[in-house]
Amino acid sequence: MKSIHFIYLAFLYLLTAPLMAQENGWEANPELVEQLKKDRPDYIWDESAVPDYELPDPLLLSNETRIETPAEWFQYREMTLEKFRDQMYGRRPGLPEELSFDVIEEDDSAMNGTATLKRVVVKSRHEGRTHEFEITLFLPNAVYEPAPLFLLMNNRGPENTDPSRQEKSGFWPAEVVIERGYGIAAIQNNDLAPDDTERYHEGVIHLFEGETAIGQRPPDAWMALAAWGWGASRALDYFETDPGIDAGSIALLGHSRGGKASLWAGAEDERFAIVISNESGSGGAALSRRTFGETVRAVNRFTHWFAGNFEAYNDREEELPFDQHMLISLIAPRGVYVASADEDLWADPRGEFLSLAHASPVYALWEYSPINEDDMPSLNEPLIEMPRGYHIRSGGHNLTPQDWGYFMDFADQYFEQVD
Ligand code: GTR
Repeated sequence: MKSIHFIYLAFLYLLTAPLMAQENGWEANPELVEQLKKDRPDYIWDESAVPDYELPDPLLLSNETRIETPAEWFQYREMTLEKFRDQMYGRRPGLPEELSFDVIEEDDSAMNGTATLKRVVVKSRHEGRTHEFEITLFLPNAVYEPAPLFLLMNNRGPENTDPSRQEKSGFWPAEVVIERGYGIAAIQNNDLAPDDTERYHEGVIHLFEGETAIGQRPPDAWMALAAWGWGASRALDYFETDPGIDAGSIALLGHSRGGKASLWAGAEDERFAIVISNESGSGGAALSRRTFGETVRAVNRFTHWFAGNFEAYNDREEELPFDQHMLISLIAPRGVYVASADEDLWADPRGEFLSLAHASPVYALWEYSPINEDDMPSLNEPLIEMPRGYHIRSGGHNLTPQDWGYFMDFADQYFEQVD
């Protein structure tokens, strides 16, 4: 009788355990974990295999004193920024000698008359060299005030952001965004720096460095991720000139490599009101020290993304003078949203969430409540703790209309409460 009782209880436990685990926040699908351990045994897929680590304190100054006020944060913020420039993302330049904008197409009857399409060419001239790239942009006709706007740093093909709307992609669901009263824009990362190990310098890096861009560059030189972000800042320069756009309410968004770039762009340029990282993983939102999924060595196989100095941290993550929670901190007190996907363990969803959580002491300077380590929400249940948000969506590595829906829910609240 006793054993029947036991079997019954064990059965009940097996049935409800996955649900209970979800109630206490997301847990990776154990079958997926086992599969990945088999397929790629050289990487960490299991929470229990994550090494012990200690994160640098984002508020601690080198002289052992701690930052205690927003004023002190802004006074010393540059020191953290400098460390990231020096060791990870490189130093990007400011404005070129000449910058101008050319609206090459304007159509106020786009999307069945609900939107105005603009195609803008951003022209730079520097030391006799020139560079051009295009912004595709739709503004909602139903919004009479300058519109808040989402800017995607597009790391996929330009067909995903088709201005003619003959092709429609869930990666950039422009119609839905317009319907919700937001403008939506895109730049093509490849126009700024080709996403290619050999050719990455052919865009804006060549504009600034000329032929020297081809040879050996300094180990803190800006590379592709920083170049993409430089382009996002120039797009923002244009938004500031367009009366139809509320340039103080721009949400910058990138997916994966684009998400690494959007976080860095948001750190470098404090004019972005909201910064969104979608499944940015290693070198983006994920904590490097966890070495879960993609490691620093693994992400450095893209030799054109990060500054040369970053290679010194291959297999030596614990020696980094920062971790990615400090990148999130550099966005404070502005809006920041981190998104993960359930099947995208390579990007370390928990590590992405933890960066946001460990930025809490910095957000606390403005009296924002903490996001705690064990607050990771369940699948498809966004956590919003203004001015921060997080979700983990079911499914794989992608940017989908579901993600966009959550980002817009967050922006609705952010612009209502914080502005
Ligand atoms: C992966 C890479 C990631 C991520 C992604 C992407 O293969 O390992 O770091 O950036 O590609 O951009 O799609």
